[in-house]
Amino acid sequence: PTVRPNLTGTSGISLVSCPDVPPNLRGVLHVEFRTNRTLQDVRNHVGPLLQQGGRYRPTSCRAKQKVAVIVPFRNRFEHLNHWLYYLHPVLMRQQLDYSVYVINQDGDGVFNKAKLMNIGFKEALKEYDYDCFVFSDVDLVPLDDRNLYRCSDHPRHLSIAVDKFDFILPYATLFGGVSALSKQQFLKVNGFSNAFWGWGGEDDDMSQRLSYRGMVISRPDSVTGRYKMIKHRRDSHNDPNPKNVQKLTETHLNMDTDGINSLNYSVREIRKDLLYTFVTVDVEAPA
Ligand code: UD2
Ligand code: MN
Repeated sequence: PTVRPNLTGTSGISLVSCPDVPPNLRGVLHVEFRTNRTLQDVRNHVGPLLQQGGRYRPTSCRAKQKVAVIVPFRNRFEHLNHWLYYLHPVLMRQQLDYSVYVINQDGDGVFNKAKLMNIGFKEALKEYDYDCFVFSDVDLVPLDDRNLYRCSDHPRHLSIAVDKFDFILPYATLFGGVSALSKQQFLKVNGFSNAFWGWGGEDDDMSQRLSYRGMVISRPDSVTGRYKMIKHRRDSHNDPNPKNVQKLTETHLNMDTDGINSLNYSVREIRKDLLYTFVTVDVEAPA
């Protein structure tokens, strides 16, 4: 049986814990981005098992972790459709208790990916008692569902082998792409810096924060950790920012005062789609 009567909890029934290794994983996945997928196509494909807000939890066992999947976003709807199409079935097979939060930067000011991720952390916790936060680029799809979107004893970098980098980790401290931090790990480093405007550096700053707090990065092996990135050009209002390079020399000076404890923003709208929670925010971009 999968349901045990009346052990703990208030509902009268309590589920047994899901197994350590999810039983229905497929391993290597076939992923391709050539077709046009509308949001409605994706809803038809993965919607039936979801609740509003891109929410799911296994019904036959109790998920090991409560995971908020956070996607920093602006104007990449085509990518988002592919991402949702591939990720939802994977996350379901991984037996996670999860929701997807798309954190959408309002307006056309300079993009700030790290700030959007901090906002995702904060907004998600207003809804549910998540214990794990997975941060993902909207253009990265895993090529193997054994790459679990869960947290572990160490901060985890999931996208070790991306096709764009010929499936090789470009440098050992890389933490960009897809990463997973427990609530405790995230708070221990005061979250991400809010000060990285434009492209580049925010992931390296997080990597340094982790190291300054004595944490090491864990990764899947380079076969399990393969990813495909949707091809794209650099977005407008997200140019590489030379100041971000300078900022990386100051991580240790700023990390206690610049982060989740100094985060300012306003929520413009929270919209629940079947496939995701879409949070539009003003990040107070410099004029
Ligand atoms: C790399 C990193 C990425 C990030 C970035 C530097 C990997 C695999 N990826 O990606 O994590 O650290 O360098 O900042 O190492 N976005 C929008 N709209 C925009 C701009 C960005 O939605 O107008 C979001 C989207 O989720 C995107 C992510 O920000 O995937 C990163 O931006 P990118 O894809 O332009 O950066 P890229 O591919 O160089
Ligand atoms: Mn990209």
